[in-house]
Amino acid sequence: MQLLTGLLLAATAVQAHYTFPRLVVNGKSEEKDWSATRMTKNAQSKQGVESATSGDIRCYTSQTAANVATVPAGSTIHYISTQQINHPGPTQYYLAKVPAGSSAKTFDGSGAVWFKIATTMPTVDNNKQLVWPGQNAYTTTNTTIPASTPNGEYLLRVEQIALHMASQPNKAQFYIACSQIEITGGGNGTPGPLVALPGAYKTNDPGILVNLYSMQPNEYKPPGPAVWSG
Ligand SMILES: [Cu+2]
Repeated sequence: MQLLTGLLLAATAVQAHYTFPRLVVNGKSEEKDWSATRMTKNAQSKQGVESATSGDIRCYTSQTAANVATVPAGSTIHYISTQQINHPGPTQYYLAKVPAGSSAKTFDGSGAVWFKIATTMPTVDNNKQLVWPGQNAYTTTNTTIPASTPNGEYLLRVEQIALHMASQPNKAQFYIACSQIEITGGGNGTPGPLVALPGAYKTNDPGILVNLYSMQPNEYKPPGPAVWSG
């Protein structure tokens, strides 16, 4: 019986982790995994990134993707998750414009190029636990590409930060994916503030090193820059 319980716990632990291999734009998914979304290093293991300052915090990429997804400005987007997103924590989206002379298929996302377009805040459930929008779903939360985002090629980055063990340093788990996209029908906004990844996050940021079990929902401070909403 103890062995059986151990096996069940082990299986649960594996299923508790996830990757985001398909971008969905206005309800239409990439036709297969990792076609415009860059394969991540945890494609098999499903383990999150635990160091907020490592190179993996940018895109966790193991290889670039073959395609570039067309994303009209104003689109609603989300990602399909391989497993249930069961851990509490915010979902954030960033964009990085591909510099002149580079391409979405090759740009590595280096430099102060990233701006945040969405984050999520918690509420309290019946058990007085903090819960986030989309928690326990099989897709990441929906967000809208700001209508005034300028046309061009971008990297789109999603992260869901699992905070259930984040009261210890380097125990938040970042679940990340980046997609190669081209924004069309956009506007003439000036996105910002622009940050570098790694760089924008510190190990002891209050949204990363945090005890969820001793705070009010409105006290949570998502890491990174302010949201640019267009
Ligand atoms: Cu986990």
